[in-house]
Amino acid sequence: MKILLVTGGAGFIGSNFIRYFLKTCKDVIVVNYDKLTYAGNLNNLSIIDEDPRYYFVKGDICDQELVQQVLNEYDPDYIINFAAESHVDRSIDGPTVFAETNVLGTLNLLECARNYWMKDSQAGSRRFVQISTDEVYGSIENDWDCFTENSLYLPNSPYSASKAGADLLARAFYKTFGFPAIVTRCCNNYGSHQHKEKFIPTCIIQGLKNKPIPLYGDGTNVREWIHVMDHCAAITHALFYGAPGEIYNIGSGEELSNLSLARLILENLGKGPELIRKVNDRPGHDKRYALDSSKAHHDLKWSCTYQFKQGIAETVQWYRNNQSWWENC
Ligand code: NAD
Ligand code: TDX
Repeated sequence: MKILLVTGGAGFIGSNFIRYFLKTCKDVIVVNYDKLTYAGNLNNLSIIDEDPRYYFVKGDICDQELVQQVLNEYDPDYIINFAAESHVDRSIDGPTVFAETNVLGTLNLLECARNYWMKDSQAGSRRFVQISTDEVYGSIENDWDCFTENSLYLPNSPYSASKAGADLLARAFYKTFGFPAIVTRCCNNYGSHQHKEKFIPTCIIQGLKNKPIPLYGDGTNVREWIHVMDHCAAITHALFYGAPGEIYNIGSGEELSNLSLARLILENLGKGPELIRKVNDRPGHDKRYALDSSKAHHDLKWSCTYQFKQGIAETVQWYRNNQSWWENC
């Protein structure tokens, strides 16, 4: 059995990933290391509580002693770092914790893993996957360009700046120490178990309650949306087929303005657009994100399988069926 240490596995993408991975890869044990911040919820994983291939440790990625202890105890072959402060609006209200967790926490994980894995100078087949975001590239102001892995880092929010810092540390550890870090940069995810602070759950929950949906600015900002399960598959491919030191963009090509998305969700709820309310824009609001994902298609032999409209319909249904989950998050 190989051992995979997942950090931030109680959050939206991490919990979807652990459930997906345990089902897909039968010869791997998963250790979930999570601080359980407001965004972490162990109920996301209740379905696998009894799985003998799953372990949970409550802890902070900034805690050097505990991370070292977990490495010694479980001896992981792979590490995937999902742990982060993830909400752009919160990073505008209070950037410090974003630098602490996203930059210093990632640095601590890299340093502990390097010391543990590279005692004898070779990391061998071990892999560290840093889960990053398209937001590190900044904003596209037109309708046609897209970011490749060689695009500049031009992050605009404290969140994206902190994620860019983590990416750069992963790169530096590869270049300087030969540490086997791989970086994946994904577009906006949607699916079950996403915290209600994010846009899609906000639209669904407000719609279900017949309450106003806050649309920032004029609603023309565009995001590329991927089903979280397609992202989980891409991460698995990056872990097993990705090359150390490489960056992989993970996108779906499904671009939509926020206004169109809010309308689509309301349609799924059988409601009209009257609930949409324009509100003050987000400071520094990125206009558009779009990724060129051809490297992941070619090198990782990965592509999306979910149809966007079907995926949104299923997501709306999941929130309909799981009111107690979102009422408590
Ligand atoms: P989330 O906020 O839902 O979950 C984050 C998880 O990390 C939570 O379980 C939380 O308890 C844990 N955590 C936070 N600080 C921690 C710390 N110091 N130590 C240990 N655990 C800690 O986030 P998400 O949307 O699932 O995003 C997961 C990762 O994917 C993040 O790194 C994010 O930057 C990246 N990402 C997200 C998206 C998206 O659309 N949601 C897109 C691209 C990349
Ligand atoms: O109430 C809202 N109204 C609104 O118009 C909210 C919460 C958001 N928005 C807009 C802002 C964005 O243009 O909707 C879009 C999506 O917003 P979020 O769900 O907050 O996502 P975003 O800011 O794009 O960042 C997300 O994708 C990239 C994740 O939160 C990040 O963790 C990930 O890196």
